Amino acid sequence: MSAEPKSALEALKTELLTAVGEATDLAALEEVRVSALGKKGRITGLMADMRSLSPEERKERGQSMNALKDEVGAALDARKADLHKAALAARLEAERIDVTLPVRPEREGRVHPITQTIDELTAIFADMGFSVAEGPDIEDDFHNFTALNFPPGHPARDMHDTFYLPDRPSDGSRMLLRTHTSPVQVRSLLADKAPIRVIIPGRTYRSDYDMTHTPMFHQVEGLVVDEKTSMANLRGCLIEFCRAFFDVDDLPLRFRPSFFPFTEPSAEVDIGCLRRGGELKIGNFGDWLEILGCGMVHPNVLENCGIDSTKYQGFAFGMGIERIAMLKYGIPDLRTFFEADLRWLKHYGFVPLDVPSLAQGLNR
Ligand code: 2NM
Repeated sequence: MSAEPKSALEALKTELLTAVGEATDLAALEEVRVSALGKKGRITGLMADMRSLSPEERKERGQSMNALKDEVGAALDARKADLHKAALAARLEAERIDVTLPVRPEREGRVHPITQTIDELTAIFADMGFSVAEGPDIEDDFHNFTALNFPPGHPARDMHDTFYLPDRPSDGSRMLLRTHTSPVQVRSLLADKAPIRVIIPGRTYRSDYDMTHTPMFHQVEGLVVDEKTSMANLRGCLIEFCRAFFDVDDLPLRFRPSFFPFTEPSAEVDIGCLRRGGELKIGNFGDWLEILGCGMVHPNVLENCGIDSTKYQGFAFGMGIERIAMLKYGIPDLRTFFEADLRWLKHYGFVPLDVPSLAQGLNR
C-alpha cells in the first residue's frame, strides 16, 4: 500500500522540480508555485486521501509530504532568487549609461548670466594672479562699516538704506545684511595680512527697489596690497580687465575724481561707448559710460586691519555684476535677473559646461 504512493510522490517531485527549473520568468514560476502548493495544487491534492489511511501510514505519508513540500519550496525560492538576479542584470544591461560620453547640454538647463559673468571675470582676474575669497552675507557693523572708515553718522548706516536684523543685543550692536562685499576684504586683511591680491564676488543687499535697483544684487570687489602698490598699478589692472571682459582691444578708460570713505584718492571709471537710438555699444566711439569705482585704500582701513600703513599701500575697486552683464549681453531690464522666468533663462542663459577660459577665448 505504501510503496505505490511513494513512487507517485517521487514522480510528482521530479515533475515539479522540472517545472521549477523550466520557469523562465517570475510569472511562470508563480504559476508553478500555485499549481504545486496552492489550495488546489498537486501536493495539497495528495493530502486529500490522508483520512483513509491508518495512523502509521498517515504519519509516514505526512513526513514524506512535508519533505516534498520543503524540497519543492526550497527549489522555488532558489529559482526565484536566480530569476530576480537575471532580471536585474537584464535591466542594468538595457539601461546601461556610458558616463564617459559627453553630455548633451542643449537639451537641459542654462547657466544664469550672473553665474556666467562671475565665471568670466574670475578667469580674467585669476590670470592676473588674483585669488577668490568669500564671506558671510550677514555681517556686523565693524566689518561692514567701522573698519572701512565709514563715520558714525554716515547715511549708509541708516535704517532706510541698510537691512538690519531684528535682534537687538543689549550692547546696542545689530547684525546686518552686507551692503557691499568690502567686509570680506577686511576679513582677508585681518586673516592674511599683506601682501594680498584678491577678488570677492558675491551677493549684497540694500533697501532700494525701482527700475535700476533691486534689494539684492551682486558685486565684485578687488583688493591689492603690497609695499609699492600704486595708482598706476590700479589703472593698468582695470584697463586690462575691462578690455578682456568686453573683448575690445582699444577700449578707452577715463578716471574721474570721486569720493568713497574707504579710499583716498578715489575715482570713478568710465569706458568708451556709443549711444544711438535706444542702443548702447561698448568701444572707442567718443561717448562715456560709468562702469566702476576705485581708489587707493585709505590708511585708516589698513590700520583698522592691523596693517602698517607706513610700509604698505593698496588699491581697491568695486563694480556691479548685473550692470556689466547687462552691458555685455544686451539685457535691458535689471529686474528680470531675479524673476526666475525659464523663457528668459533660455534666451539669456548659457549652455552648461561651456566653461569660460582665457585659452579658448571668453567670447566664443
Ligand atoms: C568700490 C569703490 C572703491 C573698495 C575698498 C575696499 C577696501 F576694503 F579695501 F577698503 N574694498 N572695496 C572699493 C573702493 C569699492 O566699489 C564701488
